[in-house]
Amino acid sequence: MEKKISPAKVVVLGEARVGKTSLTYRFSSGTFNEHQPSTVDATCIEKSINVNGNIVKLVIWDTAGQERYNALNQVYYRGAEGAVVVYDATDLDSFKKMNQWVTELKNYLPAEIPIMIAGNKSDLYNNIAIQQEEAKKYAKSQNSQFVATSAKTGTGVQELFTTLASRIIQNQLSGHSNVEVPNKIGGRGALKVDGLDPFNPNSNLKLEDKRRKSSGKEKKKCC
Ligand SMILES: Nc1nc2c(ncn2[C@@H]2O[C@H](COP(=O)(O)OP(=O)(O)O)[C@@H](O)[C@H]2O)c(=O)[nH]1
Ligand SMILES: [Mg+2]
Repeated sequence: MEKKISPAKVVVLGEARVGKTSLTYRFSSGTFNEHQPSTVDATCIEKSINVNGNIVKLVIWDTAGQERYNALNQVYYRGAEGAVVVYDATDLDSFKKMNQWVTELKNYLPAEIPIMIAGNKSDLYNNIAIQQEEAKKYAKSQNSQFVATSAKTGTGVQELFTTLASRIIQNQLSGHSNVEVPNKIGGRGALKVDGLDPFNPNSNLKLEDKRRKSSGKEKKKCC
């Protein structure tokens, strides 16, 4: 019989332009936008996924471009039960900088939170700058798992999120899920910190980001 697993927050991290938003869109809607504009608003999308009869709703947080200014704060990470760290397989610098994101993640989240490493843009096979073996070795050293992805073709995207969901489910079933998460069920207000709502990525903007966002454009609603 299928079991209902609690909704799980997943954070997506990595350097700007590696394809975080494109991967999230590919997973949620099955589409790719070649001319993906730079992300200006934080978003989160919800997608339920069935892993071996267990259904888990992933609430996937995508940055508002704060990664450019190292301006992600604790609210972005708070309560996350899984993380995807993305690098661009054609960009060595984005691979090297991934370690900073993994280190930051580990500062904010308990050690048992599963981390997936996505080597994105694998469709650009003529320009690959990091061999998969190297990425796998790095992932293993971080107790993480590597998946080569392409938001453009869809390669690896389902595997990426299914593997993550499966590890989240294992954690929940064994009682190792992130301790703050159960509070969110029917009690979002309970997690408000300093006036910031951890279930609204747009509240994650530091003051300087808010000032920068002067266009008055409507923010996308969070789940
Ligand atoms: N060829 C290719 N381009 C991609 C892929 N994923 C993203 N892009 C492109 O890379 C750019 C940055 O993507 P975006 O999702 O905005 O990156 P983000 O800043 O990490 O959210 C956009 O022009 C995308 O169309 C991919 O898998 N393959
Ligand atoms: Mg983005």
